Amino acid sequence: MVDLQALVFDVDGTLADTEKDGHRVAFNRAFRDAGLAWDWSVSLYGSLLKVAGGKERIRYYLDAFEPSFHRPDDLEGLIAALHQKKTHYYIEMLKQGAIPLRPGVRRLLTQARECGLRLAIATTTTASNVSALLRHSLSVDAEDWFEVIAAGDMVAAKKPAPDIYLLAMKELGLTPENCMAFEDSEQGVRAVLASGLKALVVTVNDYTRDQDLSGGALVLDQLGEADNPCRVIKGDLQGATMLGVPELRRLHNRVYGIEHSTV
Ligand code: XBP
Ligand code: MG
Repeated sequence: MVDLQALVFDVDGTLADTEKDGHRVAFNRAFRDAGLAWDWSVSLYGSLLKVAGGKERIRYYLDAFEPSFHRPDDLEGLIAALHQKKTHYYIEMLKQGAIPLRPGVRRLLTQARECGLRLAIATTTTASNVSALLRHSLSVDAEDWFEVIAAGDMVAAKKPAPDIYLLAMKELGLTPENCMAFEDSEQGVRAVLASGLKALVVTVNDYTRDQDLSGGALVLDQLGEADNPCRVIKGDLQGATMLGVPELRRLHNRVYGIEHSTV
């Protein structure tokens, strides 16, 4: 049956703006600690973001920007150690409450729980980063809000491969028709659509607003709050100024061609 039962959220860029002032800064600290003169500027990091996954991103940076870097025999080990240090610094930042949720995220998650919608995460980032963000930026018990947290190396192929969404849906025991996804980037949009999930909400950010996000059924600048209305970039919110569960149900019905919404 085609009914909406679960919401599946990306993390970085979607739940919170983590990249520019979070992950990027933590990468640079790890490089400095290791005595490496690598510095990922805000604009360079924008181009590195086309590769999902921190370890994969470091490898891509070496190939594309540091051709003369002397590669040790155990390059994998070096990358893993840098990434571990980076994760440490990133989690320290989260513990200090340095990275707030985006507008409307807490409101929508709270309302979804009250309405009996199931919640899941499908992200490329490391699982411990998700735990720390949820705990320190949402609520101490927020990990329990999510039935499934599919993250990082739990799958071999990261976004834009569909694997992390397929894993999340498998663990939920649901088909794509029962789910709605939330993303911020082209890589994420491609992963969602390749998984067969069609009901997709995209909230853009500074790094992603010029990407091809046309696969989203609804594209917004953010989810909106009562005092901070959202702007519709693609789709129709029928005059609503923030995205709530009734709007999600209407969108889901529209995506699946169900004309007579009971909502
Ligand atoms: C997030 C990522 C991640 C983070 C860093 O993409 O690509 O790599 O930038 O996290 P998405 P790690 O939002 O599409 O999941 O360093 O833990 O990989
Ligand atoms: Mg993202």
